[in-house]
Amino acid sequence: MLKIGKFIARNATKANHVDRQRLGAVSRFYITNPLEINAEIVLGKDIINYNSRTMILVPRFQSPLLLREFHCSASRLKRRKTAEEKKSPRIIEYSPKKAQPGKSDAADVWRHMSVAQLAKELERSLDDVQEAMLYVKGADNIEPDAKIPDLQIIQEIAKKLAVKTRVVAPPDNASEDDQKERDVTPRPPASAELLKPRPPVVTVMGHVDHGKTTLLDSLRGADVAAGEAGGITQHIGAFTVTLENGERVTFLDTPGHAAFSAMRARGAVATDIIVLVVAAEDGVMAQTREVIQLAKEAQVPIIVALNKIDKPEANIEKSKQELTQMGLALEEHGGDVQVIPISALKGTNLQLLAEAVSTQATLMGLKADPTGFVEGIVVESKTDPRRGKLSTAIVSRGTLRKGSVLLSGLAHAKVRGLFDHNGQPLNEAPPGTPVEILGWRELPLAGELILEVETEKKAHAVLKYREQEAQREKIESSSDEIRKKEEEHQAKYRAEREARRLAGRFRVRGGQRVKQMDDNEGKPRVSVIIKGDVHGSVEAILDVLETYNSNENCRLDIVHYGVGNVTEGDLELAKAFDAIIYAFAVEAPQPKFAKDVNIRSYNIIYRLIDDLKEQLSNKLPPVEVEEVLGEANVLQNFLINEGRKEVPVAGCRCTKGVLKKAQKFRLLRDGETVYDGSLESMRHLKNEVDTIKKDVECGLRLKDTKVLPQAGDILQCYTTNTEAQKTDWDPGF
Ligand SMILES: Nc1nc2c(ncn2[C@@H]2O[C@H](COP(=O)(O)OP(=O)(O)OP(=O)(O)O)[C@@H](O)[C@H]2O)c(=O)[nH]1
Ligand SMILES: [Mg+2]
Repeated sequence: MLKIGKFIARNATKANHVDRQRLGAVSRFYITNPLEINAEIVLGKDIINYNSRTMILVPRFQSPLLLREFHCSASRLKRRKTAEEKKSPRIIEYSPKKAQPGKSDAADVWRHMSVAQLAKELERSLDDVQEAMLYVKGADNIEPDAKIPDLQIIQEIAKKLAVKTRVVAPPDNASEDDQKERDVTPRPPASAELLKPRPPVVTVMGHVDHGKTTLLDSLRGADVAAGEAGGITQHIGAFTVTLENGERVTFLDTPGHAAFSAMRARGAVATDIIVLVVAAEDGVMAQTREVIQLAKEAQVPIIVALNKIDKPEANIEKSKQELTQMGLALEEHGGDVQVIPISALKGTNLQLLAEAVSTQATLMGLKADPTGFVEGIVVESKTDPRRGKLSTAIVSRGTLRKGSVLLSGLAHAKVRGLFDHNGQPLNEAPPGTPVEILGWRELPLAGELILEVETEKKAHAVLKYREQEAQREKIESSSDEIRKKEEEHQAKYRAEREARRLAGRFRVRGGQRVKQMDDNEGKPRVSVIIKGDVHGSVEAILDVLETYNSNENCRLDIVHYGVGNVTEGDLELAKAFDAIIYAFAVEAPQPKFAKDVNIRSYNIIYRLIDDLKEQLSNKLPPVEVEEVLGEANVLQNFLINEGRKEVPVAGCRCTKGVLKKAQKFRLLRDGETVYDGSLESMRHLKNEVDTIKKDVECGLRLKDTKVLPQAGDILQCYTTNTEAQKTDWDPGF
């Protein structure tokens, strides 16, 4: 392409039917062919009007030239990039706004500024501003603290005072003050005259199968234990029982299985009294110890129910001894822990236990303030496909009614319905009552505090604030993590660099660069999605998965988890990540809707974990397992002639099992392996044989003739089998 530049441009202006002025700004022409100009005319604003293919006669060539293109883009005026600049990536730079020398004469204004703030910004007296406001429509409240929500009104006031305005964001300190007000916290303790007696909250805890649920069933005439999947409790249950003396007691039933430690911990925190159920036949077990520890930490009094005394193997004295050893000061030894031998199944001594509970409650003088904003604690939460998000909570202060606006962590609710443990609607829930709350917009987390606020607007503001705080904390913690990772990476890099330097400057030429392998590449992996019926069970499963410690053999990835039925989104996720969906006590879609997705439904936690272990094991490569078939002692070594060569033969006697010629042999000398390989020949007397039994003598020739067996060596015959590997993960139950 020939560049003619300004010369042609000048000439072009002489073209008879092109207006001289219009072409005045032409700066560059490109000519591909003397008769055909591929012209790029820059900055010829007017020339835009010319269509391409306009004919211009350029005197130099004295022939009509075809102007193919008028290009008027300003970009053509740009300075050419240097080769250097072309190489560097394109960086878009925005020219900074003009710096403002000092304060501009315009006053800063913002929406919702107060009259006093406006006066300050306008640099006028408050009186002046208030006077100006009298002439502005809509500016009715002239109190210094009154906020003006309308920007137009603010600008109008400024105009009346002849000050230019500039709209800016509200200053930070104002919003900070606002933010402090945005969170809600429990109220300070109520004054004594407001306090009214309330039912005690009693949590029944103990080792798995020691009879907690049966005890509560007997106390309230229900039959929950019989209907439980796998015979174990997997939820925390809350209900009120009216004792024979007419007193009401709120009971929490907790699971005893090892996997549910978080539920037990929550139970211990939310309660006034712990009834520790110990089966007299078993005595103190792992979870009994855990409960004693939890009670100590939460400083909650314990009453021991020594259960199953109807059983012949029950040993009350031994159990009591073990309890004393655990540090419990039993009443009979002058302490304050009552031990009541009962039989939950037969109903023996239940009255005594109930009395012990009421006495303890009376001693504690449990009272609460039933007025004002509600406070409570979430015991459990779940998503019901028909009723939506639900939580079981215990009210600790105030009286909960329909229509209240509640906040719990990052969830909020406008209470649409209140139900007792039997699903009967309640009008109100005073302190100490367990209640099912309907109307949550988000699912509250079990164990979280519930606080009532005046309006939904307030709830939204608090939520926004809490979300921001959560986000900030997340960023802070993740930045720590990033820094740590970076340091680790740097350390690794430095070590590698050092190693490279020590090894000298050696680089494989021509070969492809090996892409750096991801640490986990090539490793087997099991991805899972967990869906559970309630928050507590999902949490329990996650807690168990947390103990997984065999990532170097097979990675376990939790792609997603949540409360509720298996949804379409879960299926999509499972497909995308090739994940297994574990549905714990929730509905899974029919197989025809869940094609290609592995959904595994369970309602007993240990079965689910067993299945997961199997899935993990299936992913592990098979391992070679050695089996020793027999052993022989080398009695002497002699050389025989084989063609022209002399080869060593070990004269042996089989001492254990059998020797098989086709299998592998290992020669051991003083415990060390001298040879590991196959046999060339196996002879008994003069005959070549395939097997040698115990106590039979034989002559064995090894494949490697350089190895010389010696008297006293041991020859081991072994075989290797491939066996499926089992994951070494032990969740502890
Ligand atoms: N003989 C006898 N058996 C009992 C007694 N109490 C409970 N059982 C039996 O013990 C088994 C376990 O009882 P549960 O009430 O389910 O035990 P649990 O402590 O609630 O168990 P988890 O909730 O799984 O920790 C059941 O088969 C009961 O019938 C008792 O007093 N005597
Ligand atoms: Mg139970």
